[in-house]
Amino acid sequence: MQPLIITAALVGAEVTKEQNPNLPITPEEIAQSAYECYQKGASIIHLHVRDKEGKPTQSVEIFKETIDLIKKKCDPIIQISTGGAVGTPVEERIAPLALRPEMATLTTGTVNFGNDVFMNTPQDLVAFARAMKEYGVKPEIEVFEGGMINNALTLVKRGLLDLPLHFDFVLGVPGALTAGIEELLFLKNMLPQGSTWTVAGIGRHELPLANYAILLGGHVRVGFEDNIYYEKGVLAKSNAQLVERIVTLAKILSRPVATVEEARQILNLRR
Ligand code: KMH
Ligand code: ZN
Repeated sequence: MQPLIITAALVGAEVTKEQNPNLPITPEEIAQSAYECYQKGASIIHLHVRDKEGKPTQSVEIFKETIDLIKKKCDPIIQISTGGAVGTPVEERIAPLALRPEMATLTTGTVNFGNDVFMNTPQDLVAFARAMKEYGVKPEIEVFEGGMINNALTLVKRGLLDLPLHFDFVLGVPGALTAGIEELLFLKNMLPQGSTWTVAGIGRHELPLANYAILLGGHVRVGFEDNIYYEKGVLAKSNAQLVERIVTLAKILSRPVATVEEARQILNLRR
């Protein structure tokens, strides 16, 4: 099995300091959290940023400032979110791709998202895929529902995305696909040969899905974007604490954890 790639999703767009006071918000806090996660074994940093009021933003300036601060401390794979927050205009979501991060997310379809709708029209998908090709950014296909895999493969047929693709199954979002092992196997079995995949379980689903992924040869994403608890009723102290637990699990289950360079090789990232 490939060494395990751990992604740390540090911030997200929805979680607040009120929900978990340990949530990093400022560029400095986010960079420190990224460094701690990297030290524990995370090789990808999935990045959202916030403005001065703590609100989600796709500001290229704030992304740049945050990435520069991270890179002063360490060199993980930076994966910018193009999902942003529900309702962020597509042009704003696309803008940070100009920073040419190694990776960025691409959600290949529209999905109910709690009481909102996370819109990704067919035209939006083309715009994101074209921009990623233009800037040489490797997409991570965010899959909230099964049809999103078909949509990604349609983009491959149209020459807008290249195989092999890397997918992230985001399971357990209220309004979207549930987070059981049957759902995970269904999605995994839909992927073309040579694909890589990771799993992001929302809330209490984070830990069981991580276990399945470690055993099935997938990869794992954890962090406050997906889950703010360490265990039932106990808030996590840091993103690094959640990463550290995955490293421990991988050790127990005899799966080596990827270094950043190994992760780059697995994901065919050219530097
Ligand atoms: N905040 C969600 C609406 C991504 O990062 O690409 C979208 C999201 C996915 O977080
Ligand atoms: Zn995200």
